[in-house]
Amino acid sequence: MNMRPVSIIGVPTDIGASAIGARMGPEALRVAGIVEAIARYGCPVSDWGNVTGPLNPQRGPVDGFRHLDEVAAWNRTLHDAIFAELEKGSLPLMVGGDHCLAIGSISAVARHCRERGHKLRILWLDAHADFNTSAITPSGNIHGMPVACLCGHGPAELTGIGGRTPVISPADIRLIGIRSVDEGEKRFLLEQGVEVFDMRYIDEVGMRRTLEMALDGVDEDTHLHVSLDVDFLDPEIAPGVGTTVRGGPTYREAQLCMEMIADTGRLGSLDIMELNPALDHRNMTAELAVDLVESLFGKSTLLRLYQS
Ligand code: HAR
Ligand code: MN
Ligand code: MN
Ligand code: MN
Repeated sequence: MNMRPVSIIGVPTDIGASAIGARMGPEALRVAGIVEAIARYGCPVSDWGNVTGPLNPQRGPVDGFRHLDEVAAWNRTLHDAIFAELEKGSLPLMVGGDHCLAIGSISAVARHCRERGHKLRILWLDAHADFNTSAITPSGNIHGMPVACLCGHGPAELTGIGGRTPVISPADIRLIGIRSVDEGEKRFLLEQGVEVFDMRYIDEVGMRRTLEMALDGVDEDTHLHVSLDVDFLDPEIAPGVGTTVRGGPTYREAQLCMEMIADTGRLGSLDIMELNPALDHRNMTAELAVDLVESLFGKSTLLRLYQS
């Protein structure tokens, strides 16, 4: 179980998305009790409030990107905030905000791992692969591009944050829950050899085997980063996101996923992204996200007394 102090950093922007509203995600997660949920399992937790950045000008794409300068500004700020938390020995929990912000958080995590000699494993829990580039994106929305940017495919403003390009190698990341991939994106994923556990795979082998595979090789030297896009979850249980896709993990499948991550004891940093309270019903998606966070921080271990 994690005993590192958790530092919550809110990132109130939807700068990388089409639908606006994810800017309210950090407050909805606080209202749903994210701080108390982590504290409940004995983990020290501080809420450092929100970082700030440029407003969303809601412009159209330019050369295949919407809001590139603003996205870069937010991510630079985030990189610095999250890197500082890691250096203090804390476990940073970024609450978004749209998923383009994982460029900043993971750039900081990768730099920390590089400097400290940790191995890095990223679990990207999402309905989407987020592996587009300006050449193949159907939308220009940068929240569809963070995995590609982190692997070095993107503009220098986004691929070089944290001092090295590429930030990660495809071998560092596992995509889980995927069920919406654009045509060009599909080809590019295959070409780059990204490991994808899509919903078909989860249907066939189950969440347990999927997580065993995705966590294979994680050891005591590994820093495990979890990037949870809330649209990973089935929209029946998680309607509060801008880009819902039918056929996602059920409540129990999602819980098992979090429980198996908690069991590794290697969780080093976490993103909770894409929550859009304007599209939610009575904050149910925020409450579900908080419920899953409880499992990540040890809720289930209390129920496992029957296991020797
Ligand atoms: N693939 C689509 C695009 O690039 C939509 C992906 C973005 N949606 C997300 N990211 N929520 O996971 O435009
Ligand atoms: Mn460390
Ligand atoms: Mn998504
Ligand atoms: Mn995403």
